[in-house]
Amino acid sequence: MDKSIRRVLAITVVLTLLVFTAGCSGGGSKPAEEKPAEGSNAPQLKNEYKLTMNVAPETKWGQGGMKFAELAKEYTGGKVNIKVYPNAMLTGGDQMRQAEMVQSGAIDFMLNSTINIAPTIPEFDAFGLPFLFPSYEAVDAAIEAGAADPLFKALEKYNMVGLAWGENGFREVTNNKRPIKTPDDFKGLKMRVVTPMYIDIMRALGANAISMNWGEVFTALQQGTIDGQENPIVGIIIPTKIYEVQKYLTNWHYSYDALALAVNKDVWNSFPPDIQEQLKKAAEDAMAYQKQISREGLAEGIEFLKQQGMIITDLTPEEIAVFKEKVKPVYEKYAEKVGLEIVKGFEEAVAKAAK
Ligand code: X2X
Repeated sequence: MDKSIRRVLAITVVLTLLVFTAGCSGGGSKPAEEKPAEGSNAPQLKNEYKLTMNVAPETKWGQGGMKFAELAKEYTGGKVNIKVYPNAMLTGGDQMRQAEMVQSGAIDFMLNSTINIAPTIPEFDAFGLPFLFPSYEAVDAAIEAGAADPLFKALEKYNMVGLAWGENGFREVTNNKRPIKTPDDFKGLKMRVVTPMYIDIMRALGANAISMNWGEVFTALQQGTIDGQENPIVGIIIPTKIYEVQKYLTNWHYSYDALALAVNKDVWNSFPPDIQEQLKKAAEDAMAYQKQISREGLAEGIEFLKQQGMIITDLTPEEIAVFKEKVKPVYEKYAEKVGLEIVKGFEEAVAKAAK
Protein backbone atom coordinates (compact mmCIF):
# COMPACT_ATOMS: atom_id res chain seq x y z
CA MET A 1 0.00 0.00 0.00
CA ASP A 2 1.18 3.49 -0.80
CA LYS A 3 2.69 5.36 2.18
CA SER A 4 0.39 8.43 1.82
CA ILE A 5 -2.74 6.30 1.57
CA ARG A 6 -1.69 4.45 4.74
CA ARG A 7 -1.26 7.79 6.55
CA VAL A 8 -4.73 8.97 5.45
CA LEU A 9 -6.24 5.73 6.69
CA ALA A 10 -4.48 6.01 10.06
CA ILE A 11 -5.72 9.56 10.55
CA THR A 12 -9.26 8.50 9.62
CA VAL A 13 -9.18 5.73 12.21
CA VAL A 14 -7.92 8.08 14.94
CA LEU A 15 -10.57 10.70 14.09
CA THR A 16 -13.33 8.10 14.04
CA LEU A 17 -12.25 6.85 17.46
CA LEU A 18 -12.18 10.39 18.86
CA VAL A 19 -15.68 11.15 17.58
CA PHE A 20 -16.98 7.81 18.92
CA THR A 21 -15.47 8.32 22.40
CA ALA A 22 -16.88 11.86 22.61
CA GLY A 23 -20.32 10.54 21.67
CA CYS A 24 -20.22 7.87 24.35
CA SER A 25 -19.15 10.17 27.15
CA GLY A 26 -22.19 12.28 26.38
CA GLY A 27 -20.19 15.44 25.88
CA GLY A 28 -21.83 16.84 29.03
CA SER A 29 -24.84 18.14 27.15
CA LYS A 30 -26.73 14.93 26.34
CA PRO A 31 -29.51 14.04 28.81
CA ALA A 32 -28.87 10.80 30.68
CA GLU A 33 -32.53 9.70 30.51
CA GLU A 34 -32.07 6.96 27.93
CA LYS A 35 -30.26 4.69 30.33
CA PRO A 36 -30.50 5.52 34.03
CA ALA A 37 -27.42 4.58 36.01
CA GLU A 38 -27.42 1.29 37.87
CA GLY A 39 -29.20 1.69 41.22
CA SER A 40 -30.94 4.84 40.07
CA ASN A 41 -34.32 5.59 41.60
CA ALA A 42 -35.77 6.78 38.33
CA PRO A 43 -39.09 4.85 38.09
CA GLN A 44 -39.49 2.60 35.07
CA LEU A 45 -43.27 2.84 34.90
CA LYS A 46 -45.47 1.23 32.30
CA ASN A 47 -48.13 3.32 30.56
CA GLU A 48 -50.79 0.91 31.75
CA TYR A 49 -51.03 -1.83 34.36
CA LYS A 50 -53.61 -4.57 34.00
CA LEU A 51 -55.89 -5.65 36.82
CA THR A 52 -58.02 -8.78 36.44
CA MET A 53 -61.23 -9.61 38.29
CA ASN A 54 -63.81 -12.32 37.76
CA VAL A 55 -66.95 -10.21 37.87
CA ALA A 56 -68.74 -7.23 36.29
CA PRO A 57 -68.02 -3.64 37.40
CA GLU A 58 -71.59 -3.38 38.81
CA THR A 59 -70.91 -5.95 41.55
CA LYS A 60 -69.57 -4.74 44.92
CA TRP A 61 -66.37 -6.62 44.17
CA GLY A 62 -66.22 -4.86 40.79
CA GLN A 63 -66.76 -1.46 42.38
CA GLY A 64 -63.83 -2.20 44.69
CA GLY A 65 -61.59 -2.91 41.71
CA MET A 66 -62.63 0.34 40.03
CA LYS A 67 -62.06 2.23 43.29
CA PHE A 68 -58.53 0.86 43.60
CA ALA A 69 -57.67 1.98 40.05
CA GLU A 70 -59.10 5.42 40.77
CA LEU A 71 -57.21 5.87 44.07
CA ALA A 72 -53.96 4.45 42.64
CA LYS A 73 -54.04 7.16 39.98
CA GLU A 74 -54.96 9.86 42.48
CA TYR A 75 -52.41 8.94 45.18
CA THR A 76 -49.52 8.52 42.71
CA GLY A 77 -50.29 11.86 41.08
CA GLY A 78 -51.22 10.17 37.81
CA LYS A 79 -48.04 8.07 37.61
CA VAL A 80 -49.69 4.66 37.94
CA ASN A 81 -52.53 3.92 35.54
CA ILE A 82 -54.39 0.71 36.22
CA LYS A 83 -56.89 -0.61 33.70
CA VAL A 84 -59.51 -2.95 35.13
CA TYR A 85 -60.39 -6.01 33.03
CA PRO A 86 -63.68 -7.48 34.35
CA ASN A 87 -65.37 -10.87 33.78
CA ALA A 88 -62.05 -12.76 33.68
CA MET A 89 -61.70 -11.56 30.10
CA LEU A 90 -57.89 -11.77 30.21
CA THR A 91 -58.10 -15.52 30.86
CA GLY A 92 -60.92 -16.15 28.41
CA GLY A 93 -63.38 -16.54 31.28
CA ASP A 94 -61.28 -19.18 33.07
CA GLN A 95 -61.55 -17.83 36.60
CA MET A 96 -59.03 -20.18 38.18
CA ARG A 97 -56.23 -19.14 35.80
CA GLN A 98 -56.07 -15.50 36.90
CA ALA A 99 -53.67 -16.13 39.80
CA GLU A 100 -51.27 -18.08 37.56
CA MET A 101 -51.18 -15.22 35.08
CA VAL A 102 -50.35 -12.69 37.79
CA GLN A 103 -47.68 -15.10 39.06
CA SER A 104 -46.08 -15.23 35.59
CA GLY A 105 -46.38 -11.47 35.08
CA ALA A 106 -48.77 -11.71 32.11
CA ILE A 107 -51.18 -9.71 34.29
CA ASP A 108 -49.99 -7.11 36.83
CA PHE A 109 -52.72 -6.97 39.51
CA MET A 110 -55.69 -9.09 40.59
CA LEU A 111 -58.65 -8.51 42.85
CA ASN A 112 -59.49 -12.14 43.27
CA SER A 113 -61.64 -14.39 45.44
CA THR A 114 -59.67 -16.79 47.62
CA ILE A 115 -61.80 -19.51 45.99
CA ASN A 116 -60.19 -18.85 42.61
CA ILE A 117 -56.69 -18.72 44.12
CA ALA A 118 -56.94 -21.94 46.18
CA PRO A 119 -56.40 -24.34 43.26
CA THR A 120 -52.99 -22.65 42.76
CA ILE A 121 -52.16 -21.93 46.44
CA PRO A 122 -53.85 -24.38 48.89
CA GLU A 123 -53.55 -22.01 51.87
CA PHE A 124 -56.24 -19.84 50.26
CA ASP A 125 -59.01 -22.30 51.16
CA ALA A 126 -58.72 -21.09 54.79
CA PHE A 127 -61.31 -18.30 54.63
CA GLY A 128 -63.93 -20.45 52.92
CA LEU A 129 -63.80 -23.48 55.26
CA PRO A 130 -67.45 -24.43 55.85
CA PHE A 131 -69.04 -22.64 58.82
CA LEU A 132 -65.70 -21.29 60.10
CA PHE A 133 -67.05 -17.75 60.57
CA PRO A 134 -70.32 -17.06 62.40
CA SER A 135 -70.29 -13.30 61.66
CA TYR A 136 -68.53 -10.34 60.06
CA GLU A 137 -67.16 -9.46 63.51
CA ALA A 138 -65.40 -12.81 63.61
CA VAL A 139 -63.95 -12.20 60.13
CA ASP A 140 -62.67 -8.76 61.14
CA ALA A 141 -61.20 -10.15 64.38
CA ALA A 142 -59.32 -12.87 62.46
CA ILE A 143 -57.82 -10.39 59.99
CA GLU A 144 -57.02 -7.99 62.81
CA ALA A 145 -55.25 -10.79 64.73
CA GLY A 146 -53.07 -11.53 61.70
CA ALA A 147 -54.62 -14.96 61.06
CA ALA A 148 -54.58 -14.29 57.31
CA ASP A 149 -50.96 -13.09 57.21
CA PRO A 150 -49.65 -16.59 56.32
CA LEU A 151 -51.80 -16.42 53.18
CA PHE A 152 -50.03 -13.29 51.99
CA LYS A 153 -46.75 -14.98 52.90
CA ALA A 154 -47.76 -17.92 50.70
CA LEU A 155 -48.47 -15.48 47.86
CA GLU A 156 -44.82 -14.39 47.98
CA LYS A 157 -43.70 -17.96 47.28
CA TYR A 158 -45.75 -17.69 44.09
CA ASN A 159 -44.12 -14.42 43.00
CA MET A 160 -46.96 -12.18 44.17
CA VAL A 161 -47.40 -9.54 46.89
CA GLY A 162 -50.66 -9.14 48.83
CA LEU A 163 -51.77 -5.53 49.36
CA ALA A 164 -55.12 -5.71 51.18
CA TRP A 165 -58.15 -7.89 51.91
CA GLY A 166 -61.54 -7.18 50.39
CA GLU A 167 -64.74 -9.16 50.63
CA ASN A 168 -67.17 -10.91 48.33
CA GLY A 169 -69.24 -11.87 51.39
CA PHE A 170 -71.04 -14.81 52.94
CA ARG A 171 -72.17 -17.21 50.26
CA GLU A 172 -75.88 -18.10 50.32
CA VAL A 173 -77.40 -20.92 48.34
CA THR A 174 -80.14 -20.46 45.69
CA ASN A 175 -82.01 -23.00 43.56
CA ASN A 176 -85.11 -23.54 41.46
CA LYS A 177 -86.51 -26.75 42.93
CA ARG A 178 -87.41 -26.27 46.60
CA PRO A 179 -86.63 -24.39 49.81
CA ILE A 180 -83.50 -25.80 51.47
CA LYS A 181 -83.91 -26.32 55.20
CA THR A 182 -82.09 -29.61 55.83
CA PRO A 183 -79.31 -31.55 54.09
CA ASP A 184 -82.00 -33.85 52.64
CA ASP A 185 -83.29 -30.96 50.57
CA PHE A 186 -80.03 -31.01 48.58
CA LYS A 187 -80.63 -34.57 47.34
CA GLY A 188 -80.23 -34.71 43.59
CA LEU A 189 -79.95 -30.94 43.06
CA LYS A 190 -77.53 -29.97 40.30
CA MET A 191 -75.45 -27.36 42.13
CA ARG A 192 -72.89 -25.17 40.40
CA VAL A 193 -69.74 -24.49 42.42
CA VAL A 194 -66.15 -23.67 41.48
CA THR A 195 -63.41 -25.64 43.25
CA PRO A 196 -62.76 -29.09 44.77
CA MET A 197 -63.53 -27.98 48.36
CA TYR A 198 -67.01 -26.81 47.32
CA ILE A 199 -67.57 -29.91 45.20
CA ASP A 200 -66.81 -31.99 48.30
CA ILE A 201 -69.18 -29.89 50.43
CA MET A 202 -72.04 -30.30 47.95
CA ARG A 203 -71.41 -34.03 47.64
CA ALA A 204 -71.37 -34.42 51.44
CA LEU A 205 -74.82 -32.83 51.43
CA GLY A 206 -76.10 -35.18 48.73
CA ALA A 207 -76.15 -32.70 45.86
CA ASN A 208 -74.89 -33.30 42.37
CA ALA A 209 -71.94 -30.87 42.16
CA ILE A 210 -70.89 -29.28 38.88
CA SER A 211 -67.84 -27.05 38.42
CA MET A 212 -68.52 -24.19 36.02
CA ASN A 213 -67.02 -20.77 35.28
CA TRP A 214 -69.03 -17.83 36.58
CA GLY A 215 -69.48 -16.42 33.09
CA GLU A 216 -71.68 -19.38 32.16
CA VAL A 217 -73.84 -19.53 35.29
CA PHE A 218 -76.69 -17.16 34.41
CA THR A 219 -77.47 -18.90 31.12
CA ALA A 220 -77.09 -22.37 32.69
CA LEU A 221 -79.62 -21.42 35.39
CA GLN A 222 -81.95 -19.95 32.81
CA GLN A 223 -81.80 -23.05 30.63
CA GLY A 224 -82.02 -25.45 33.55
CA THR A 225 -78.66 -27.11 32.93
CA ILE A 226 -78.10 -26.52 36.64
CA ASP A 227 -80.64 -26.11 39.47
CA GLY A 228 -78.71 -23.82 41.76
CA GLN A 229 -75.62 -21.86 42.73
CA GLU A 230 -74.22 -20.07 45.77
CA ASN A 231 -72.98 -16.46 46.06
CA PRO A 232 -73.33 -13.42 48.34
CA ILE A 233 -76.64 -11.51 48.23
CA VAL A 234 -75.53 -7.88 48.20
CA GLY A 235 -72.25 -8.41 46.38
CA ILE A 236 -73.36 -10.68 43.54
CA ILE A 237 -76.95 -12.05 43.56
CA ILE A 238 -78.63 -8.64 43.36
CA PRO A 239 -76.27 -6.76 40.99
CA THR A 240 -76.13 -9.70 38.55
CA LYS A 241 -79.92 -10.32 38.70
CA ILE A 242 -79.63 -13.96 39.73
CA TYR A 243 -83.12 -13.51 41.23
CA GLU A 244 -84.53 -13.46 37.68
CA VAL A 245 -83.54 -17.10 37.21
CA GLN A 246 -83.76 -18.49 40.79
CA LYS A 247 -86.76 -19.05 43.06
CA TYR A 248 -85.40 -20.12 46.48
CA LEU A 249 -82.64 -18.70 48.66
CA THR A 250 -81.40 -20.05 51.99
CA ASN A 251 -79.55 -17.70 54.30
CA TRP A 252 -77.06 -20.15 55.76
CA HIS A 253 -73.78 -18.15 55.74
CA TYR A 254 -71.96 -21.43 55.12
CA SER A 255 -68.78 -20.04 53.60
CA TYR A 256 -67.07 -16.68 53.80
CA ASP A 257 -65.51 -15.44 50.58
CA ALA A 258 -62.59 -13.01 50.95
CA LEU A 259 -60.95 -11.07 48.14
CA ALA A 260 -57.19 -10.66 47.88
CA LEU A 261 -55.85 -7.56 46.17
CA ALA A 262 -52.41 -8.62 44.96
CA VAL A 263 -49.69 -7.67 42.49
CA ASN A 264 -46.94 -9.50 40.61
CA LYS A 265 -43.76 -9.32 42.71
CA ASP A 266 -41.45 -8.08 39.93
CA VAL A 267 -43.93 -5.35 39.07
CA TRP A 268 -44.09 -4.42 42.76
CA ASN A 269 -40.30 -4.31 43.06
CA SER A 270 -40.12 -2.06 40.00
CA PHE A 271 -41.93 0.69 41.94
CA PRO A 272 -39.83 3.11 43.99
CA PRO A 273 -40.66 3.23 47.75
CA ASP A 274 -42.85 6.33 47.55
CA ILE A 275 -45.06 4.79 44.86
CA GLN A 276 -45.24 1.50 46.77
CA GLU A 277 -46.47 3.42 49.80
CA GLN A 278 -49.08 5.30 47.76
CA LEU A 279 -50.32 2.08 46.15
CA LYS A 280 -50.50 0.30 49.50
CA LYS A 281 -52.64 3.13 50.84
CA ALA A 282 -54.81 3.08 47.72
CA ALA A 283 -55.32 -0.67 48.24
CA GLU A 284 -56.23 -0.31 51.91
CA ASP A 285 -58.62 2.60 51.33
CA ALA A 286 -60.26 0.95 48.32
CA MET A 287 -60.79 -2.32 50.19
CA ALA A 288 -62.18 -0.54 53.28
CA TYR A 289 -64.69 1.12 50.95
CA GLN A 290 -65.35 -2.16 49.15
CA LYS A 291 -66.09 -4.00 52.41
CA GLN A 292 -68.39 -1.25 53.56
CA ILE A 293 -70.54 -1.30 50.40
CA SER A 294 -70.61 -5.13 50.48
CA ARG A 295 -72.09 -5.11 53.99
CA GLU A 296 -74.58 -2.30 53.52
CA GLY A 297 -78.20 -2.85 52.62
CA LEU A 298 -78.56 -6.56 53.38
CA ALA A 299 -82.00 -6.19 55.02
CA GLU A 300 -83.30 -4.04 52.15
CA GLY A 301 -81.69 -6.46 49.71
CA ILE A 302 -83.63 -9.39 51.17
CA GLU A 303 -86.86 -7.36 50.99
CA PHE A 304 -86.08 -6.59 47.35
CA LEU A 305 -85.53 -10.29 46.57
CA LYS A 306 -88.91 -11.11 48.13
CA GLN A 307 -90.56 -8.44 45.97
CA GLN A 308 -88.96 -10.09 42.96
CA GLY A 309 -90.70 -13.30 43.90
CA MET A 310 -87.95 -15.18 45.69
CA ILE A 311 -88.77 -17.37 48.69
CA ILE A 312 -86.22 -16.68 51.43
CA THR A 313 -85.49 -19.34 54.06
CA ASP A 314 -83.80 -18.37 57.32
CA LEU A 315 -82.30 -21.10 59.50
CA THR A 316 -82.18 -21.43 63.28
CA PRO A 317 -78.80 -22.08 64.94
CA GLU A 318 -79.95 -25.70 65.48
CA GLU A 319 -80.73 -26.13 61.79
CA ILE A 320 -77.34 -24.68 60.85
CA ALA A 321 -75.65 -27.08 63.29
CA VAL A 322 -77.05 -30.04 61.30
CA PHE A 323 -75.38 -28.79 58.09
CA LYS A 324 -72.18 -28.05 59.98
CA GLU A 325 -72.00 -31.57 61.34
CA LYS A 326 -72.61 -33.06 57.90
CA VAL A 327 -69.68 -31.21 56.26
CA LYS A 328 -67.23 -31.69 59.14
CA PRO A 329 -65.16 -34.30 57.27
CA VAL A 330 -64.74 -31.80 54.41
CA TYR A 331 -63.64 -29.11 56.86
CA GLU A 332 -61.05 -31.50 58.28
CA LYS A 333 -59.79 -32.59 54.88
CA TYR A 334 -59.22 -29.01 53.69
CA ALA A 335 -57.87 -27.77 57.04
CA GLU A 336 -55.11 -30.32 56.45
CA LYS A 337 -54.44 -28.94 52.95
CA VAL A 338 -54.44 -25.33 54.19
CA GLY A 339 -52.10 -26.23 57.05
CA LEU A 340 -53.33 -26.96 60.57
CA GLU A 341 -51.25 -24.16 62.13
CA ILE A 342 -52.86 -21.59 59.85
CA VAL A 343 -56.37 -22.92 60.54
CA LYS A 344 -55.67 -22.84 64.27
CA GLY A 345 -54.82 -19.14 63.97
CA PHE A 346 -58.22 -18.50 62.37
CA GLU A 347 -60.12 -20.68 64.86
CA GLU A 348 -58.53 -19.02 67.87
CA ALA A 349 -59.34 -15.53 66.59
CA VAL A 350 -62.94 -16.60 65.91
CA ALA A 351 -63.29 -18.12 69.39
CA LYS A 352 -61.87 -14.99 71.00
CA ALA A 353 -64.27 -12.77 69.07
CA ALA A 354 -67.23 -14.83 70.32
CA LYS A 355 -66.39 -14.10 73.97
O1 X2X B 1 -67.60 -17.78 40.61
C1 X2X B 1 -68.15 -17.31 41.61
O2 X2X B 1 -69.12 -17.85 42.15
C2 X2X B 1 -67.62 -16.03 42.19
C3 X2X B 1 -68.00 -14.88 41.29
O3 X2X B 1 -68.17 -15.80 43.45
C4 X2X B 1 -66.14 -16.20 42.30
O4 X2X B 1 -65.38 -15.71 41.52
C5 X2X B 1 -65.63 -17.07 43.37
